[in-house]
Amino acid sequence: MPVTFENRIGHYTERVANALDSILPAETEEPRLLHDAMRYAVFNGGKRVRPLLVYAAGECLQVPAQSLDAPAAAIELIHAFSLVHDDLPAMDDDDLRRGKPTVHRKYDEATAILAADALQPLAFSVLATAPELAPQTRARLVSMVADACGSLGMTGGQSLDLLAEGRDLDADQIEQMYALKTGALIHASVLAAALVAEPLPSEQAAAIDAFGRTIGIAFQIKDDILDVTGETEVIGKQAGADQRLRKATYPGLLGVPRAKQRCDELLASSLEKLDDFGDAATPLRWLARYIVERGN
Ligand code: GRG
Repeated sequence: MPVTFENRIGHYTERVANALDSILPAETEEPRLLHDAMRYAVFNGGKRVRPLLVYAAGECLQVPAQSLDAPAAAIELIHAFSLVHDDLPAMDDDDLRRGKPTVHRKYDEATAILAADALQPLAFSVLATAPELAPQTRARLVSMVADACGSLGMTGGQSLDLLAEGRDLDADQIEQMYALKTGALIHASVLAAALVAEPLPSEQAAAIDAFGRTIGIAFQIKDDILDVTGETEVIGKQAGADQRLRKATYPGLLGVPRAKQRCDELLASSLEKLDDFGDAATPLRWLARYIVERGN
């Protein structure tokens, strides 16, 4: 079998699953309900795109995978946390995630809020104590991921998304919201590998930075296209939810063909940023294409 990144995906998803398993308290440990809900939020079938981006960026920058287990797992914990909140009745009020009941549906609302509340500090604790990383790298990772999650990152984007329900945004405003809501954590995933790789030539750091920003926006446009064109059984969440909530989305504003076209433009632009890395960037190229072509 050829040694392609696709062949290594199983290895990397297993790596991050093992890291997450050792980080998360056992469900037999008190408070058992909370630990059970935390584990359910993390192990109910996510694609692990963000950890894969961490490892793929690491391959591009020659960072050994064992130095990336902590950032990969921490970012996935933050992602899991954000999905639990996103699904709550006060936000998107979803019953289904990854083809299974959302955390507040399987348990209850209070348990879902608490499970998410506990996943976030756990992520920062993992970054702050990563044994393979130098203290300065740990501190820089904590700061970078905190910025990606905060009011100028994912949380700010979520606020813009909720405020935009029923309102008309233009394409630039929608992309700005996508860059924060979804793009910030995708961007942080590749930046994490760049931070661990430091010192890096400034052109390489700038190229990875621009790649992460661009593909992060494409990720959310594709997510919104799937909400229109996908089937609930395939995408694992209620199809058509954006229309029900009168969300401001790219396909809602410009239609699916124009949204697809924008996704392709962003893919091409993100791939261009990787030109100077040669073969080392093959895994990132593969993931960028996957993000735009995926079916769920
Ligand atoms: C401060 C972490 C934090 C959160 C509070 C709720 C919230 C603010 C932000 C939510 C942002 C959000 C849910 C954006 C959507 C991102 C998105 C497209 C998620 C789906 O990602 P996939 O497809 O999911 O990678 P899987 O299921 O594969 O893991």
